[in-house]
Amino acid sequence: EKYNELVKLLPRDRVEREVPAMTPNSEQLLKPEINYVNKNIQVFLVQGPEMETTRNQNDTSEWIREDFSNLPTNPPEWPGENGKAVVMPEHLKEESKERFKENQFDIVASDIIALNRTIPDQRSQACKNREYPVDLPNTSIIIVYHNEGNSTLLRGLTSIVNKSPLRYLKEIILVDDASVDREYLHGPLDEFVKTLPVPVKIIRNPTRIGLMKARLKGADAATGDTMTFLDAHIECTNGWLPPLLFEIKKNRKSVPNPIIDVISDQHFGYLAGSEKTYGGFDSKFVFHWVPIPERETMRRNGDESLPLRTPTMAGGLFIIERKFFYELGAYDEGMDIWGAENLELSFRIWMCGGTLLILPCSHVGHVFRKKTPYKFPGGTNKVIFRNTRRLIEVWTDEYTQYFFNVMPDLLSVEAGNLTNRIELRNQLQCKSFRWYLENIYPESNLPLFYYHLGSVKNEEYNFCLDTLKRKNGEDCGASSCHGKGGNQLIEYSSKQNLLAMGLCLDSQGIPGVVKLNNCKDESLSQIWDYDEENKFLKNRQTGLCMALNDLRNSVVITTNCDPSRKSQKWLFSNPMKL
Ligand code: UD2
Ligand code: MN
Repeated sequence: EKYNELVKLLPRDRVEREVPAMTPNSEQLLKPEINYVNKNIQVFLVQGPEMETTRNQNDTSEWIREDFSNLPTNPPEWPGENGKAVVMPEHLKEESKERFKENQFDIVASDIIALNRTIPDQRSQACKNREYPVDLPNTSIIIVYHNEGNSTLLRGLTSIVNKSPLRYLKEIILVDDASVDREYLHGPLDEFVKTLPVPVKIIRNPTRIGLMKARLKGADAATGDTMTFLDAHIECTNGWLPPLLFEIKKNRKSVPNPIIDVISDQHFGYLAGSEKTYGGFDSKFVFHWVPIPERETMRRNGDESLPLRTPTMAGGLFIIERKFFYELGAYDEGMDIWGAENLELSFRIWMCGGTLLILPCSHVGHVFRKKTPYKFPGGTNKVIFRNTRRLIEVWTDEYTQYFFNVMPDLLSVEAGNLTNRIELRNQLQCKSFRWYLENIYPESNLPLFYYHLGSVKNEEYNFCLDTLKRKNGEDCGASSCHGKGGNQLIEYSSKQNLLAMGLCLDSQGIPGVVKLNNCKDESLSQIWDYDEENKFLKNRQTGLCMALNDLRNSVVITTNCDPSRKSQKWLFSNPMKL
């Protein structure tokens, strides 16, 4: 009951799988390309080997559907069975609260759940029906961890061996990144892995090197055809592995990810991840789940069980052909501890000839935590800024300055030596960042063709658009230009939105005031055309021009366009040449 209550509070698509309603109409399907974002960008519908899901006629090899009906089950009333939330027994409540900070998830809840608990099959019917060739590449599972709870790790390992056809598991490699020797962590693990029907190697780092370098160590020890990277707090579900391996068999340069389901940090209840989102990122290089755009739905002919071409990956759970990983430059060894490596690898995959996919037929649960339980040596920001700066300087071409404008703090950290990574990019003859934005992530909010990032100045009065620290739903302001960015930093995006601190300038009323509102796709009142000749910012919905109203109450309005009115003439400090 408690679980059902909690579930009601969650976003709907997390719990209920909707049957795809989208069937593109014939007219759309006949068009070889669709227009997207604006008339200058054309996104081509790409058909690739990843679209094939059934056996071709000449293929005589054996294909099968894996059967999970014989897996042993536990009494359904055991805590957490069937992916249910743990209802904490009274006598453990205090301990559970007390120890939450050890892992930033409830280790006591984890401890009372069976290692082989049952998780309901997360796959759609289309996925359950699918067959895969028996002859798939094998894999080395690589898990790195620093001070991770024991039972969670053991449950992850148990799910791997129970839910994967053993013939594909070459080995499991555990890289202990200098965990503090807690008695419950090391002892049982060594004993436990001996019971697994798969060879297990444990590598123990004498000093902490962070997740990227730890994964590199694991990769160096791997011998499988492919490598499967997983976090230390996961549970694999029925049928998770073959769809991933199949993509690599079809195309060795594919990097498939499962859908990442949610294991609650509070009670270990298991919730389906969304099949309607994939990976994006924002101008601060923060990873986000973003809605799958229509062009990708159309490319898949509305079949939501087909692989998704995702712009970025979350980073924790993916599979890659072992040799391809090295050809592509593995990980950047100059990156420390945590952060930005997932985006760096995402760009590298797409820009240098690979394909990054999410496989809706493959589901793996992950405990998402709200904070990291561990410390970042030297300070969280410093570590993440450094990683991010390395990524920016190697991969973003003419956008480098843009990112430094958005995140001036990055300039306060050293990036370290980048020669090898730049050389790698040249040697692999990777495509440009602009190519990536236009072809792989045209929905991003990064400026493409109508680029400006800086101040928007009313020349006559030397006043600049300014949020004046106002929030969503409040009036946009203006104040004396100071040229220091901050609240006067305005982005004129590819969608012709004017953005200040992530909010869109929105024309309300005729004539009316300009508000700061959340950006909405297709909202014409948030689209502004720049008239070079008259220096007007003309609202697409009303056709009215933005004007300074009164210097004292610093409100910006829209009013009838009039070339003689100086209050309507706006200049960009930093326009991009097209
Ligand atoms: C997400 C990714 C993670 C990584 C990270 C960005 C998912 C589900 N997870 O982080 O894989 O891409 O974003 O860098 O997409 N660890 C070490 N040594 C350290 C720090 C961490 O071994 O110094 C381990 C840690 O124990 C865990 C893994 O690295 O097994 C990932 O760390 P996390 O789970 O704290 O990060 P998460 O899931 O927020
Ligand atoms: Mn994690």
